[in-house]
Amino acid sequence: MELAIFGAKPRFEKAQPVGFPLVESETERRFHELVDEAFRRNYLTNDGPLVRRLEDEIASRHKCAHAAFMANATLAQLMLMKALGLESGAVVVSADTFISTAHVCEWSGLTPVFADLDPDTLTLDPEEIVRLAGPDAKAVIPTHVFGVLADMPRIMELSRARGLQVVVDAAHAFDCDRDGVSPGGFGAPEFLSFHATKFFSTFEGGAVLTNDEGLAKAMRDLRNFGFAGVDDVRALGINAKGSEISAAFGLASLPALAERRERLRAVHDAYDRELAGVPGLRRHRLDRFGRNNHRYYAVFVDPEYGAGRDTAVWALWHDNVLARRYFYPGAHRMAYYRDRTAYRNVSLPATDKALGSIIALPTAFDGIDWRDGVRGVSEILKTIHERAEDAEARRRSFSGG
Ligand code: T4K
Repeated sequence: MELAIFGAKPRFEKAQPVGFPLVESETERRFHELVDEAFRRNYLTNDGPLVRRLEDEIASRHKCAHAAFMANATLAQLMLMKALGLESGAVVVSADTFISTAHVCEWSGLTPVFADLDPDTLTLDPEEIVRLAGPDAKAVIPTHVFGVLADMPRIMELSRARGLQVVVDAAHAFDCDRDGVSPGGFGAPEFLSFHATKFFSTFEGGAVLTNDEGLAKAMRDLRNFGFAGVDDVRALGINAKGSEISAAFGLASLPALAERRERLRAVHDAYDRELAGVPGLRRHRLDRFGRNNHRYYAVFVDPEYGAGRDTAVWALWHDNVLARRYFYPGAHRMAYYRDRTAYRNVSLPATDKALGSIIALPTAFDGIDWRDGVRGVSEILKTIHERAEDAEARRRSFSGG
């Protein structure tokens, strides 16, 4: 094949994003039925029956006593910080995460202290707690990147020994586990994201998983402005409710999840087979420590590949593969943090190495069979390797240097 960067027609006619929403025709049909039901009931939001049903389903799937459905994961985290009284001091937080994880700390009046990662999981290296938790540290926030659960037993042990609270960003980890333990089961509250691009979606949405009944009640009050009952406001809440329409989409998706996961796993296996012989493309293994939902597929670009990571991504985009570098450059290198004196000397070598070489590839495809999608993306990656020197030269000529 010829690459689009050398003037060929793009390999894919339609753009293929990493975040392509997963919606089966049966899911769509069930969704419309549930929406009709909500309209007939004329109950559209504020802790409705569909929200309650969804909460029960999510809790039981994660073997957790409580799930509180929220407008999104960002507000779920914000309300968790409020419920736990985390309002000042420092928080040890993974730098390899979506920016919201760090931003919510700032919104809560806390100072994020960015931690390095464990290269096997891309999640917070627990020993960073020992290095970074100073006298003003109040909490630790690991993120289960790509649904690979962080080393929670060790994180809990080190945090408890230092009197630190733990809040977990489990945005990617719906239906994932570590050694059989699901998010919410390690003794710390965790929050999931149900954004449109996630394995399980409610358009926008999220949930807090906890075995603590008091905390679950606090989350339900906080998402509803702090109302503890009629005309009775006891906390500084916000509007973080999820609607019946969002819950309907979630409920409609549930029966499809087992098959969805199997399909995504097949996509993974197919990528593994296709890319096995390509020098310098190293697979990020997602199921080494437990179950994964396989929503993401990522590879690291090592020097033997020939072309640099950014050249590979640049070439993929020309062929209509909208590959991503999640979560490049890391929260610590985003201008909002990087440009402040307190963050000037932050050095996280493992994070920089991983985020300087990672590529997340599409795992679902728009308008084509997934087998053709995987084959097409793999062909592009193989060709970039074969024509690495030319690809690099082409990119230099495009960028004028
Ligand atoms: N923690 C972690 C670890 C997270 O990953 C996230 C969210 C959060 C916390 C916060 O959760 P929420 O508060 O959102 O519940 C997207 C999402 O906006 C964000 O929710 C998500 N992480 C993040 C990983 O991905 P971008 O900036 O990559 O989105 P965007 O607009 O570039 O979309 C990705 C691709 O998907 C595009 O090529 C377009 C395509 N797309 C997107 C949507 C929404 C579609 O084809 N259809 C769609 O409906 O952040």
